[in-house]
Amino acid sequence: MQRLAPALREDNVSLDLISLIKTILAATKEISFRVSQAHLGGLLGSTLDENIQGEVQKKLDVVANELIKDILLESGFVKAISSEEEDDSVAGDENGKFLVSFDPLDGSSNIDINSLIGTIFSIHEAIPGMAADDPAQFKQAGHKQVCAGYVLYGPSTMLVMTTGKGTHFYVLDRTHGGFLLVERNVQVPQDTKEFAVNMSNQRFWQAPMQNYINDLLAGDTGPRGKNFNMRWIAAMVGDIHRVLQRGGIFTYPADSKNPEQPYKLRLMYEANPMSYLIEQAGGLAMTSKERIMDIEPDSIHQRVEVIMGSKNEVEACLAYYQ
Ligand code: AFP
Repeated sequence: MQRLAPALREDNVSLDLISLIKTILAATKEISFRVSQAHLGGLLGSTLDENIQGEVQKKLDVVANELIKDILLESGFVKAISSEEEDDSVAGDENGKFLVSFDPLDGSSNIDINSLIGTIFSIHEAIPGMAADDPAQFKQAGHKQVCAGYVLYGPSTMLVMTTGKGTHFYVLDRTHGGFLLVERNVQVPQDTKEFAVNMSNQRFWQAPMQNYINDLLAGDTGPRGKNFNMRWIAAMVGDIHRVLQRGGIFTYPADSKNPEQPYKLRLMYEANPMSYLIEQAGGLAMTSKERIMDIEPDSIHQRVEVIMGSKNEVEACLAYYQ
């Protein structure tokens, strides 16, 4: 099996970007270890703090954030970072070539139940002439990402990543400490019989999503003429990993539960990187109105509606909005 760096060189990835990716992965290897030892090391449970989004921070959220932040800021490759757990962007090296946005531990509610969690990252090129402490440099659409990926801390620690030449799967080989390529050019099946959505929000959705899901639930006696299965891991990394492996549609639609906040998922470090991975694997990643990666961001913690996965099923869902 091929190691990470030769696999990236085969895709003509620049040496600078390879170095940055290896830097991020060094932090995720340490996070993987800390996650496995969390119960023993007193790292389960919450801190007394909330992040800027009003969510209580878990101890492991904070540990993972510090590990990635420190290693990136020390690396010299990075002009600035933004994280789910940081109020604002954080300046790095003025000569750094890249901007990194990340969710240090996605699926925080799974931490204390020893279930799936992961780190999501998105890399853009830094904009020459803009200062490292200028948050406006992060206002770049998802289609300008040069790399996106996640590391899934599951039964095996897996890296799923794209640099624009397909979506590839790697597994952490603990015997030599590096990631090995296990599947090149993963393809999301175009059709599916599986959907992922938090059904407890159903009564708060807009009519088109209500109608779409009702038709899926009607199964082979309904207009879709087939039975659908449902899965919800409550960690986007876990749900998207399943969609990449065996197809499916994943959605976090707009809802009216909190009128101030119609969307849940974050554009910069959840929706955009996952969209890049899904599109590079032949799937679709949309809101009900547009391609997610075409959205011009207005802030680093911006939230967005998400409908992504198997191409034909995403199109079937979007037809309800027309
Ligand atoms: P965190 O990044 O705060 O852990 O949130 C996880 C998440 O944004 C995403 O990974 C899940 O798909 C979603 O929340 C789960 O939402 P519910 O709480 O509605 O199940």
